[in-house]
Amino acid sequence: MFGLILLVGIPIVAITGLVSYAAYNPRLPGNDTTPERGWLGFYLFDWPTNPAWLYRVTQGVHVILGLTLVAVLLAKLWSVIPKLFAWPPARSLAEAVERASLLLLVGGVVFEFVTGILNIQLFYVFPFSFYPAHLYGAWIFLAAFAVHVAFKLPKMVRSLRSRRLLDELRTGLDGTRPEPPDPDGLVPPAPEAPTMSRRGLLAFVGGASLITLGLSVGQTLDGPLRRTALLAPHGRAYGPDPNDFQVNKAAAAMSIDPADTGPDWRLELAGPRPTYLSRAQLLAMRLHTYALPIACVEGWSTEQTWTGVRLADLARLAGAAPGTVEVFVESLERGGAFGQASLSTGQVADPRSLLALRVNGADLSLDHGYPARIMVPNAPGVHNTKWVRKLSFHPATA
Ligand SMILES: Nc1nc2c(c(=O)[nH]1)N[C@H]1C(S)=C(S)[C@@H](COP(=O)(O)O)O[C@H]1N2
Ligand SMILES: [Mo]
Repeated sequence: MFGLILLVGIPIVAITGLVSYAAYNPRLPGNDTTPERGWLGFYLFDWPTNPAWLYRVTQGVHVILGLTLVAVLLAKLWSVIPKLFAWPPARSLAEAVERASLLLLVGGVVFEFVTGILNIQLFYVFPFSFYPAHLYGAWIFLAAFAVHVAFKLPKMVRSLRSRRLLDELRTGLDGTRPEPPDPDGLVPPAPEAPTMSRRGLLAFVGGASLITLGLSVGQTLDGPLRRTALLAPHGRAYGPDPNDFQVNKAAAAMSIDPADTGPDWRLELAGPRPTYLSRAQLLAMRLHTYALPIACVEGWSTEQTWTGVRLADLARLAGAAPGTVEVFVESLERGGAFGQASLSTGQVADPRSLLALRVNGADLSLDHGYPARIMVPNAPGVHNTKWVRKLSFHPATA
């Protein structure tokens, strides 16, 4: 049962994870700096701006489903723990291959879950960069997963056929009997009397999964349900102020010097016609308002109403034709991985893509990116750069 649940759930987590990689537009300059990624940098398509909520859904599923599967994964590993101590480790070549793949399978899945959970808890204790490690780890794990499924699928089907779920759900502790001896040696030769029924185990693990789901999903659904997200690391309720919604990295945490965001701040537009604009000049341009979500790679998301200047209008002002140019965005942060991102031609050209100046009718707060921030429909949150300093429009990179 646990294998079956993981067989359905893990591919969904894996696919939404690889979709998230594509959503970063890894082809564009600076977006994926993983060294020598070669064919591991594989992805299928350029990330669209429509529908605006798509990344919210795919990344919400990736994180929340991953968390929900933790209990199932632990139970599955527990159920095969005698295998860890099997001696000799392999009796045939086929078994040696299978067991080597298990090392990558179990090591891979533990690595992916541990790094993923540490990341969404903002607990960067590992001595490597999350993004390439989680991606490389995923490919190693997926290869081992494919081998494991090929070896074990027939056995899973046989095991599921050997019992009727309804009968098991009717059987309490009194009627619970040990498994018959199996060729894999997972069943103890002289089992103790059972202390838990099979339905009890299913209820225990299923209950743990549902509790994790229930205490996490509110951070993705947002609105009043955010209050239920007890496991979310970012706090659950924000006040009535227009700027009171989740902040990922506060200005102080990113060493933004408030002096840099004051009246002397200028937006630099690089392109065929370099231009500098003050915030007052930007506010005097044609402003547009759209409800757009911030959907963080960490799984939380929130929709707010943003007002600002179209990126397409800024491109034209810099002498570039929207539809033919990408933009490289730089923030007041110096160095670091967060303060910059490349946006694709489609993202620049979408009329809802804004350099936002206001949110929910108020000026942006410093923590939400004052004086100006990027808001692009369906982009991963990390590409909605705050405290923008410079936009460089350049012809599309092939
Ligand atoms: N310059 C800069 N922009 C940034 C970040 C950052 O650390 N520095 N964090 C990004 C991430 S990861 C997310 S999810 C969003 C969050 O926006 P918010 O803090 O306004 O909610 O901002 C993005 N923009
Ligand atoms: Mo994020």
